[in-house]
Amino acid sequence: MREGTAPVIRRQDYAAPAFWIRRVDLTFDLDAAKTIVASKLHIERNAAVLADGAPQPLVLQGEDINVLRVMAGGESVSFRVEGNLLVIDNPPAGDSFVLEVRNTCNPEKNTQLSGLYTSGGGLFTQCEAEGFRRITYFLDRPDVMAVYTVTLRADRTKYPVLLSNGNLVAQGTLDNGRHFATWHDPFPKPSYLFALVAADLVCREQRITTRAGREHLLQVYVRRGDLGKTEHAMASLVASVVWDEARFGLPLDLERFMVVAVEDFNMGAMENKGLNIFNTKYVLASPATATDDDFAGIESVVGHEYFHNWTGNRITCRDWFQLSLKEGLTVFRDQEFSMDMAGSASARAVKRIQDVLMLRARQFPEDAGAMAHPVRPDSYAAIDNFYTATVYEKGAEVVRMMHTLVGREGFARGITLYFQRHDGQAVTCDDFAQAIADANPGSALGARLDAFKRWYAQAGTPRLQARGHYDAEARRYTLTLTQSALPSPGQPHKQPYVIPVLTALIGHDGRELAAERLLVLDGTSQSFTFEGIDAAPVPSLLRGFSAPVVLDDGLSDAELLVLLAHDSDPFNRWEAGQRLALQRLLRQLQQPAPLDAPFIEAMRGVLRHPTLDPAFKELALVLPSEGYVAEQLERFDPQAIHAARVQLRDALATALHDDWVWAFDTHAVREGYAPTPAQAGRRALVNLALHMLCRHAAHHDDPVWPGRAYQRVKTAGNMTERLGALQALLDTPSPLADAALAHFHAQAGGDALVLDKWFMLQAHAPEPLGADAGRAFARAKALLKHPDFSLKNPNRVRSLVLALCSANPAAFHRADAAGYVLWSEKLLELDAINPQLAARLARVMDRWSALAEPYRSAAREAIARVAVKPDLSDDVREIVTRALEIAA
Ligand code: B3K
Ligand code: ZN
Repeated sequence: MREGTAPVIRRQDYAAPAFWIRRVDLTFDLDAAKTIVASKLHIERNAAVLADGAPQPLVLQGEDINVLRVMAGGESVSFRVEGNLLVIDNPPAGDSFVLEVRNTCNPEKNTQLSGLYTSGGGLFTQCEAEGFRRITYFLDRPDVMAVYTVTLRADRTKYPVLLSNGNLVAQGTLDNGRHFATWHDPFPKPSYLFALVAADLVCREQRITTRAGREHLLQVYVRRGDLGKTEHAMASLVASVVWDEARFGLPLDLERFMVVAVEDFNMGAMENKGLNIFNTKYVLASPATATDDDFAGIESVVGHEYFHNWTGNRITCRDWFQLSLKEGLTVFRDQEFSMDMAGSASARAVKRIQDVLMLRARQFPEDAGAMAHPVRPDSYAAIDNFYTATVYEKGAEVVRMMHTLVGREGFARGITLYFQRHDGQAVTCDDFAQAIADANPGSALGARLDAFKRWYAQAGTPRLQARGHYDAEARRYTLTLTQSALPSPGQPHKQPYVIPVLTALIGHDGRELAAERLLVLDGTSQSFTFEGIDAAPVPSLLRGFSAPVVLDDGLSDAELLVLLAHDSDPFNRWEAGQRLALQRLLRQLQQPAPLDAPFIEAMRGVLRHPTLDPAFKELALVLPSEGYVAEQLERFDPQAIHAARVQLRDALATALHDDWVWAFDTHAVREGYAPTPAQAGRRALVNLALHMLCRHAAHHDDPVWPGRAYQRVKTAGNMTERLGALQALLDTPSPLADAALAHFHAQAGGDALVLDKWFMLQAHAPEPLGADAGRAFARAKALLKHPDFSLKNPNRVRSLVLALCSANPAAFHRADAAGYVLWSEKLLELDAINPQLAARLARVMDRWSALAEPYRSAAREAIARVAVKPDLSDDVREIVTRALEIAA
């Protein structure tokens, strides 16, 4: 199965294929242990490549499959199988020919969940990036686009539902209790967008009419018994179809659009043409089983996959280095969709803050660590390792900057031009940027496109320094912006970025002294002047987080307090509070001290504010995460950061005790549950208040609030409140915590997604300070032996192992290295089953070289122990090799 170490693939080496495949006819005899695939490929020589030299051999990829027969032009042809390649040295002469391949594969044994595999008695596929070759031999690369006709044959009782891409063109009965279905997808597509499903499923249906008056059928397929949990997914799908047509003029292009939920899935979902396959986590939701965040996640992932139908499927990637062409753009689109769905300006800002929190939590550390790579990477060993926060989230920020530079209308024009030029093609990030720029020749982007594209080429997070000078006599404010960039692997020196900096000036009394203006920094350092400024202003910089940079604005506490109290940009208002809190956290690491009154009063002011949204208040009152604090330091001690954060958080719990009681009492949602931003915001604030009150109680031996939390676990009417209460209780020494956990487990009644929460909650449980330290780690470690735990189900692995190792620093980074031992053991076990997921687990060590001792040495040892194993997957090998390279 493993064929030695994978060669490194380089972007510069791209060459067009020697052959195209224009049409594909596939027939599957589906069986869990042995599926037979008959494939008929209509192949055409690529005249452009042929002209360059001698006729080329035909080389197809295949992995873990057995070839039975190969015919070309209706006759048998000689071929050889070399590792994962099938080589035909002398394909038939002429411009085109038909190649027929018959092969088998074993879905049951396919624990990698790439290719054709089994889950819960059904058969499902996942082909992106290179799973199609695990089904049949093919030119498995995204620039080879073909029209597919697919016939599925299978046992009718086991597999009553037979689905593939496109439209159903025939179905019927066969001998021996079998049946068949034939699907035709009229749109040429790369093999990574192929999908099939054969399973015992039921579906929710809805018809929808697009603006052109065409009717389409939408279907959401789930297991029997889950139909009641599909309403939100369907509503999200309908909203997505309507939104893409309204905002970008992009209508649904197939008669039928299907979403299928599957329990074993390596990621969130997959945008296969007309047949999206989803992790159950992003389809199934009821108020009793899913939180507000889950509901929001479903809306955004359903949107994301649907939007891929144009950005990814109709126009796809020329090669995998261009992944951000579809992913960055589609994340941008799903973010905009969620914001438009959220409605109010405040709810939009909350979504933006959440997106930036995620960018900082995942992408910034990636950009500073062993796996740092540009949005358009230059090389890879395993492409699945590059479905990263950089390609997705930073890629989305790059698109957002273009949007900022050309404006909303200009961007829409750019998208229109992009489709005029490239519909039906496999293209590059350059083609996209060119279309946006060409549609906006006089814009801030049009004039600087080449420099702007450094965002695609250079890794690392740029630093932006801002310093202001006010000349009272001249009534002039001068702002000097300076950028710099740290070296990253293989990129010691960087050229200046084009950085859009949305800026306004605010008076110390809260008045706006200069309206918002777009400053564009495109050199190392530039000054911008504001005339007619009456009083010394506070600059509100980088509004809405207009560029993915680390900002040093040199503002004083007093100035940040002005922004926190008055900035009309809610993002910057939130950011000012976070900056104040961060400074205190960093000081606490040096020298523990009580929280100062101005900060406490500012936080009280936010909490008690008459008009701010509860959702915003909750975000503003949560201290920066331990991971974010770690990112500010050259060397970080996870235990010290954890202690500092707990101390300050508890200080806020005590200082604002009466305010938390007030917040808890006055924000209860009394209407029926709805996953709206307004209700979700109130629940979030109530949950935070309850947590704070439980922390206060923990310091005062007060059983009342833990008792109330326990009651809420038992009686809450929805999962958001139940989970919030349990989370609060788990952060206390109360003996009720165990009883509440047991109650929660029993109430789950075996529901897999609820059990995932039960595991994750414990994996995330904060480590107590003092004598009980280690309790959270011990609990999580014991759960690895729980009968409901399994390494075979990715959601379960993410809920326990990944949650512990990536999101609970104080439990994971232990002086006795027990966390690293657990990591290396589970990593190796998992690698033998599912390399893609194992590689994700490997990445939790990305930042090992910034750890303080003794963690640093112990982490390096653990990585080295893994790296010497002879039969690692290419995926894991690439990650651990890079990790050891950064600080040899
Ligand atoms: N395109 C898929 C991700 C595939 C991951 C392959 N390892 C989901 C998405 O981004 O929509
Ligand atoms: Zn995507």
